[in-house]
Amino acid sequence: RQAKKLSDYKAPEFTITDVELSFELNPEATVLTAVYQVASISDKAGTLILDGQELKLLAVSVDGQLLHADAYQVTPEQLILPGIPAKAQLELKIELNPKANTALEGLYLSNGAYCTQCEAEGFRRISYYLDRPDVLARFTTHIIADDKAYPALLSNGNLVSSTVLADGRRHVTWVDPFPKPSYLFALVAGDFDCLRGSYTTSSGREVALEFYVDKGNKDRAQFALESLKRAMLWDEQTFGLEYDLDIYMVVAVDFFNMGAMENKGLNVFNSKYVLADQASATDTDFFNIESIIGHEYFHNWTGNRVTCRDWFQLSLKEGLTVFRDQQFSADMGSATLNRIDAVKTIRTAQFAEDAGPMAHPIRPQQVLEMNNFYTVTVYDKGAEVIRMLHTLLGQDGFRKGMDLYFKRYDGQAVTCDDFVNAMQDANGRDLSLFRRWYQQSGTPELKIYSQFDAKKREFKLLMQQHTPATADQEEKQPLLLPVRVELLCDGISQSYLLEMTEAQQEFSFAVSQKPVPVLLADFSAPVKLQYQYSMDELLQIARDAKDGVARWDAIQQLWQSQVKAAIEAKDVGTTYQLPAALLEFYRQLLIQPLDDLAFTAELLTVPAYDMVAEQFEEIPVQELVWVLQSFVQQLAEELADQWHNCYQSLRIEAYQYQEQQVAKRALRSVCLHYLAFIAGKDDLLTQQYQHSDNMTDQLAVLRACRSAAHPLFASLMHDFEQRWRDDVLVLDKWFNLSASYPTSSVFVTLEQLTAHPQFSWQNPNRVRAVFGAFYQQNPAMFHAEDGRGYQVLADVVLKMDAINPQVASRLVTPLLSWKRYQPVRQQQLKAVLQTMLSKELSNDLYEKVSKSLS
Ligand code: DPP
Ligand code: ZN
Repeated sequence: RQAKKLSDYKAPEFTITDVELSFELNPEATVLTAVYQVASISDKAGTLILDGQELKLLAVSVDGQLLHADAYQVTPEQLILPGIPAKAQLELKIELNPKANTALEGLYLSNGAYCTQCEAEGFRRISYYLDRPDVLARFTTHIIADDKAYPALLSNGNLVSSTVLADGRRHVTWVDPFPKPSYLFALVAGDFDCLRGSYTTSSGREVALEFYVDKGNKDRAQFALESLKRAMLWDEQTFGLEYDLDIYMVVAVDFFNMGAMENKGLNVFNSKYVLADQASATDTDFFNIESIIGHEYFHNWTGNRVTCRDWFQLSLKEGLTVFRDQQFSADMGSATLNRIDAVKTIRTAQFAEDAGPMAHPIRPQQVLEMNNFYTVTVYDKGAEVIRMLHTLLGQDGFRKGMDLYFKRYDGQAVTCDDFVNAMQDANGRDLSLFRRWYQQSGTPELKIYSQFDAKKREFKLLMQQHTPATADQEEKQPLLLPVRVELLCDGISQSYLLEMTEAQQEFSFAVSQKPVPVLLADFSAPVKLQYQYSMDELLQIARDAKDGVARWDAIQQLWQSQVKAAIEAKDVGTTYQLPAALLEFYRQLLIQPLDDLAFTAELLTVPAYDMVAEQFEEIPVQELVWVLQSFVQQLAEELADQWHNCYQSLRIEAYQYQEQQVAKRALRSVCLHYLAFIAGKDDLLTQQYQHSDNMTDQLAVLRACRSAAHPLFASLMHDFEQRWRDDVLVLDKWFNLSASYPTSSVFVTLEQLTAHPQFSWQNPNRVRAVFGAFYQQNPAMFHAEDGRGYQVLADVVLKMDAINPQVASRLVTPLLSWKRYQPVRQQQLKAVLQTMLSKELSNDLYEKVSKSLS
């Protein structure tokens, strides 16, 4: 199998300027007629090589002449056409079988509706094409289908005609005036309810907004519609970017590999990120909907108007668009909490990816299967890199860079270097050192030492950076690190932005007395920080730092050190006591919560398993699970009255998704979580489950009971299943909780879940709800001593590879990092991976499994 390399990039020899597609829809035999205007870049005749996979080619014509089968060559991946004139019209007739398409790439059926997914290389499963993002064409799409069964026939751009044919079928025509790469093509046909709205842009143009959802779900799309309007306004106000078509459509489908897709004018969404109301969705669901609606909308400029030259540049659009959606969410709610969430993602999944066999820079250098590179590195570390530019250039400087980027590159397919050039030129600043972030993988370790000279009244920070080798790259160079620092002195905080450019550097500050340094405030660079803090210093930072992220981080560091101490203590057979100062800090926080209740809730939460695990080179799984559980138990018991009183003090109001209410519910949920670990709280738990008017509070009960392995869990879960069994989106929460129950009974449960009438191996949401939850939220059982958890997941991965390789390839991730565990687990993991590699695998799975074993 042949990997592609960034260094082999060549501009295409031919391009396609205009595309006219006519689909006659049929579940098992859709006929597509595709007409392309082809042009040679060098104005010379030559061989045209088109990409295509699993296509049934019925006919080929060039300039109106039907070709004989011996005039071209078809391979499993290509259509090769020799002797194509410098300018030509190519016509293809192709038959497709959407019903058989379980990979959910190309044209497929979701609950009887037709839909498409083309990013990254799915268009080649619809037609032979120059399926690469640097070929931009104007698309016209005709859809012909039965009018009764498929009243909604949608594609990109504007609807220009719609007529009923003599045979009762409807023929619609859509024209997209903006040239686009094939990955942004979309088609949808189905019978939906449509929620309509409109938005008037800053220059006064009216845009029709249309949300297509399953029948009966219109009310549940209201929040998504409002979110879209907020996103449209925000992008005008923040970046001066206006929407450019007369219509913006969103379709919610149940069968979808990703979260959502930014097709021009016609977003296709996983229904989980569109549909919500207070009875069925949690505060987190509402939050995610707003952020993903925003993300896909923001792609219209960062992704669609300016797109990627090649797929190695994916972070050009994804890192930037994640950064934009993060800023949007921060402006819609709490900047600190949003930042904390982003930091968690980096410190768990991204650091783990950098430490594992799939390590890659945010601009990968080599790819076998592009779908494998829609990663936390490209997306979230990519967003951190953009954020560092924002930090270094300041808000205005960043905006100047964005303006120049659009001025230069609108309508083009460009590179990450082009983006940095725009930032550099707009600000008159040399960013050559900064560019290393694009080519270097791995997590830099930043060691800091301090010195205080009382006589000279000088405080010094000695900083060293070092990036350990990664699986893909031995040699590492120093990076440009923006390091935000606060010096705390007598309750006064002074802020600095240091720019570290070398492996080792020293910074001095004039001070009156010895300060406590708050380092890497706002997590100003995606690095691992090491500094020897005392517990008192950390508690002082948690109380007094200006930056909320640093305050939260101080508590995180405190817990990390407690976990390490407890694991060592357990070796000598003692029961570990949490320090009195930490308990006292928590007691005070509960007696008098901060004004920001959501932030209080964050501080009161013991870090999750994956946060702590990432700090260990060799992860002591069972010890960690045990220690974290015992910490929660100890906090619950020591502060039992305070949890109870705090819980009771938070008055309940009729549900609204609104910041203060969300915060209050978050703090109540944290209290409830601890209370579930104490005997005698059954009434309180049952009460909240039965009487709350919203899913957030109900689910909080189930989660608390799950984590505490509470006797109430079984009966409440039974009730939940009865209530929601006909609503799969909600039932996914039940699947998720069932699969994350932390005792060995879960292995029988997993078998029962896959036999549930609502479970389907064809639906990625179901498979992820069960098995994603199992490995992400049930570390004790996934890493069960006898290796059963690994075997279960490996079997699922192999089964899924035949159905949907993208889903299989995501699920295999936790098995790949076998080097991070103790020898017995290493053997168990290696054994399942080796068995896997001995089978016939998709490219997706092969790339990951083979890398992990090499
Ligand atoms: N739809 C995915 C995203 O928006 C891929 N572009 O990130
Ligand atoms: Zn995106």
